[in-house]
Amino acid sequence: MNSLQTVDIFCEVIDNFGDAGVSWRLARALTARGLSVRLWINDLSCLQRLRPSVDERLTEQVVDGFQVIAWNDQTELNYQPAELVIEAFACRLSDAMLDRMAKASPIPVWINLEYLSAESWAMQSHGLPSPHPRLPLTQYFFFPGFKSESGGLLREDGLIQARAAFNTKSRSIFLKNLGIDVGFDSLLVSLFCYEQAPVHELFNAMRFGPPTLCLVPEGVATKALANFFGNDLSVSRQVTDGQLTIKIIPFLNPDDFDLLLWSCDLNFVRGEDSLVRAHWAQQPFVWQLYRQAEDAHLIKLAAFLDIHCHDLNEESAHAVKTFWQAWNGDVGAILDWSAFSEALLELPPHYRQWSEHVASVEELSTQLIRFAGKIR
Ligand code: TRH
Repeated sequence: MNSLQTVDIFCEVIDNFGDAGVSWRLARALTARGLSVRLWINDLSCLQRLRPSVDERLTEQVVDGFQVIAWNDQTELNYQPAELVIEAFACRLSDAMLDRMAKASPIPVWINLEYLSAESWAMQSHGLPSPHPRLPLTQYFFFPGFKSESGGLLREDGLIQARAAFNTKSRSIFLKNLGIDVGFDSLLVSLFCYEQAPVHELFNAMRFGPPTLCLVPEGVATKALANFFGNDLSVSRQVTDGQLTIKIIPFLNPDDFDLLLWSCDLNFVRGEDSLVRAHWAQQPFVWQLYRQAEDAHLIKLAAFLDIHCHDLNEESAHAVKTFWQAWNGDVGAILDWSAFSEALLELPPHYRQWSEHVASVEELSTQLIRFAGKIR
């Protein structure tokens, strides 16, 4: 049986950067594994923010070695399906496109790349088929995850080695290029969060904690930053209040964003893709989940904390859990920066081990290619 050669990834940007970020990363990974990839995306401007070389005016263009297609009614008119069709995050293909898939020979392998979750139902559903009610097509659920029963996480070949080679000198060069001057005893923090995070509360507490330099990419936490900077939230602005210094940095390209995470002592990340990148940074992180109706994100959070804090001593586990819960708006939890920053002193080895543990699960794009090949 011939191995798969062509892939279509469909991405519908709902909001934020994660849909585009994950789809772009998957497209890049499958291209690196020798497949010919087309990324169909309905919002080129979002991808353009991550990859400035993207030209929003073009219907078709090559970016990072794969084809990017503006997905709209016009471009899908003459759709000729690839051998593998991936719908990112349950985005929906039109009936006309599905009809074409059903008529193709051979019929494409059809995957729904799902959201990342540590919940057990996600792992139980990984790989399950879902037959189309009308057409001779079957879609398969593919769940990313942290355990070997899941589809794993996206991780570029050589990333772990590159991380290991990133030393104190590389860090200072990277930070210097960003105009960041960090005192030797300062805690370096990066902050990427949603607007509803209790940033104001965090900043207030940080004023009285250990000396902290908090780097905030442009466009993030704007309401809380306005309290310190007024209306001018331009890049490079910096303010000090008590023990806390806040600095606005540019929104970085994804590869530099990795270097930022590798450089900081603590990373606040959100959504899905930055969470995964924080894993490979091997540094302590705090995760804010994308808020869901009826607080479903808190259930997802609890599932992650269960596996993530499993090996921590009781005190550290309590500090981490409470802080993360409060950061995610769990009403019962208190955002205790003092306890958390104290626990942070013990946490770096835990995060290295956790990262190694998750990296021992086979990488997502490799698993996906094998899974699709078996179905075929
Ligand atoms: O932007 P997000 O909040 O995206 C979210 C999630 O994916 C969520 O699950 C989904 O439902 C929702 O979108 C619609 O967070 P995420 O997933 O971390 O994506 C952010 C991307 O932006 C990620 O690829 C990292 C990248 N990034 C940079 O490249 N440079 C930067 O400076 C920053 C701050 C982020």
